[in-house]
Amino acid sequence: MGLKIEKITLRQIRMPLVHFFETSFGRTTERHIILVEVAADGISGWGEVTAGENPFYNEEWTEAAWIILRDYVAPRVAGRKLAGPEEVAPLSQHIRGHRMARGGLETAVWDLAARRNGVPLWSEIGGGDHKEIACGVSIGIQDSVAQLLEKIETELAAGYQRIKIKIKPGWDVDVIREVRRRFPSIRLMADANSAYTLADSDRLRQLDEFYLMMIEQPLSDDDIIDHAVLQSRLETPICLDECIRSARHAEQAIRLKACRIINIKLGRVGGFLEARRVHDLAAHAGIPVWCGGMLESGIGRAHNIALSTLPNFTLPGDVSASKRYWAQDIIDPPVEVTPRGTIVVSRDPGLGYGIDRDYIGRLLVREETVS
Ligand code: OSB
Ligand code: MG
Repeated sequence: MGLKIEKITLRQIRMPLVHFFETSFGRTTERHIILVEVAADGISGWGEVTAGENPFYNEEWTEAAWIILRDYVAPRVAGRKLAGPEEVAPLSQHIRGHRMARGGLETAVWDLAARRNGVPLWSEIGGGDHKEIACGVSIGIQDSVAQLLEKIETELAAGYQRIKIKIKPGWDVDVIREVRRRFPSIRLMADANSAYTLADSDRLRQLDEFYLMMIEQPLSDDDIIDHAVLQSRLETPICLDECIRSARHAEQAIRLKACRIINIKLGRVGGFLEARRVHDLAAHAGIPVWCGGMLESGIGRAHNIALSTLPNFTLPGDVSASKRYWAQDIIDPPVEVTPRGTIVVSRDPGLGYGIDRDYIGRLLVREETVS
């Protein structure tokens, strides 16, 4: 049963966050999100571009993603008859980088295929090992340590299974010491978003005393080799995020012992096909993975939930409740987290949540169709 892609609609929406989110590369107060709707046989599939508002996490950002999708990716897919969703990623493989833009369309076609087959997205991608996924939270850099401690308290009370805090030079060892003093036994980790260099090895080694689950992406976004050197100097496992843009990078990082854990983000690797490859390769090497987040709307969040049902997602991810980000989400119902810190995976066809078209319409900044 083939899929004839009749129409691809790009929509950019503006969504203010309920609380700013600060990382080592800057503060975000409002998201500019591109949604991709693909239509075939009267059915729609939805995807989300996870690029940020500025090219600071990686080289992608909303404006560039719009042009890449409209002028390079969508024209390759619109009007085409596909045997299945795994044919989408190869259609844009000639484009260097821009994996988040490409992934926005790729994930939409997986959703479309799942709906057309009347199965949940997790089933379409070959997942379903976890019926309930373990949730952690990522807490940004705060204005004070007291505020951070209060946030951690709130998230633990909500049931979240692990706490990740963002660090950067000047907001690291002393802050984590305070957190550990107050919460000696929680599952805790730190994410540096590439804020350090190998010259900071001694400082990073001081973190070993806090028995963190892992330190995420301490060094440059494109430097697997220095991470291997750093890992040999640390007891704390390194988890790579920015460095892993493909299964090939995962293979190289594992071979060089640059990390002991991998954070998989759908957008960063360009969609489900490549995410599954990274997952399988890590599983084969005995490297656990977890699902990272990019402050997604409910659509990207639902895709992350489906991805997290694959068997080697054995650590709590950064996939948390809609209400931590949005006063109102664009899916209905919103993503909710149980008091035991899990998300119960929807069994509905496709991404498993209703799409609130009216609300998307009210958030709309621009819209274009490629057919
Ligand atoms: O490094 O994981 C990251 C948000 C934006 C950019 C990069 C990252 C993050 C997060 C947020 O940590 C995770 C989330 O809650 O969506
Ligand atoms: Mg990260």
